[in-house]
Amino acid sequence: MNAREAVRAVLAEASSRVKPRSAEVYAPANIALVKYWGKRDTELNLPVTSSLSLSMGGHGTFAQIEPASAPVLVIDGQTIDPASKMALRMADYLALFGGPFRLTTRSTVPVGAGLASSASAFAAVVAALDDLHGWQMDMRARSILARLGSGSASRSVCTGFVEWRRGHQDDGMDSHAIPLEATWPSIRLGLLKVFDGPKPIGSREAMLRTVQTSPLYKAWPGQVADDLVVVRAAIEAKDMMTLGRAAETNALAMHLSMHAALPSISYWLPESLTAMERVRSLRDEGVRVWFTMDAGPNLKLLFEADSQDKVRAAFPELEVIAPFAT
Ligand code: 2P0
Repeated sequence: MNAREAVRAVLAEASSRVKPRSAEVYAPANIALVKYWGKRDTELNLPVTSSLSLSMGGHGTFAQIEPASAPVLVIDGQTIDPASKMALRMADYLALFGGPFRLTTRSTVPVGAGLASSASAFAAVVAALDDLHGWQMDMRARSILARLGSGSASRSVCTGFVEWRRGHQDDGMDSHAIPLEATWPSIRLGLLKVFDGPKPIGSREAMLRTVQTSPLYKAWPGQVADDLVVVRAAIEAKDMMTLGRAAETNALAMHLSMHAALPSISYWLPESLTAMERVRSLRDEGVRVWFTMDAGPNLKLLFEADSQDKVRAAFPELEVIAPFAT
């Protein structure tokens, strides 16, 4: 099955009544505690493993969509060059749904926090298409369609803790997000920017190269399976130390699997290593804080509200997010 057939399969049962334009809809960004790294199908973005994330609450993307005579992409008030990689990728994705469309997005992710916004963007676009056409899709359908835009977007259709089940079918109809019931009001995410320049390599290409060439990738599916069990239980028990250790180990294992790829891939900068060391020394001082990292040099810190003053004292530039704040 290709992406176009996947879209048709999901929409087969939806009715459609196109409005002149969608309402402005929203999807949150997310940070994976157990990472998605590696695909078994690159067109459908079907992952090798399941993954588990924490939604960033009020930090994400608003999107609004309307039919147009040619594809137009406006991000945070700026019209994007239609020949740019970003505009072409979005136009290709929207072509799966007919189109062309004029898509307007605005982001509430802290500027320069070094966070990729493709997850919240594609999830918001699916919500906007749903609103425009009156499809009234359920969460599973929205997650499958968002996944076709970007794997991690499959998790941005839900809030709170979210598991993206890898599924087993070739058509991906069982590969979608499921929200966990547990909430954890005192948990905090700290965004620690060490650099916000361009990446040495995009995550799409980095994932592929890791799967194809890294001898350490063989250990990754087993690591994820173990970490998922530990992280699910830690969330249920609100056990910060167990959650923090597992998330940090999982991120390090992902990065080390890329380091062993050929040619080697590293998103770490000297400043990233300094920050990791600072987190470890804070723990030695008794502060309960852990880090995770994605396809970039910045750190995301995990801690609880009662550690916030000490974590902030060590990292004054930290942007703190309360994922369960109402
Ligand atoms: C994640 N990342 O679980 C992992 C951890 C980065 C590191 O998902 O090719 O933009 O669009 O499916 O979702 C980033 O990869 O990749 C990502 P595609 P995506 O959050």
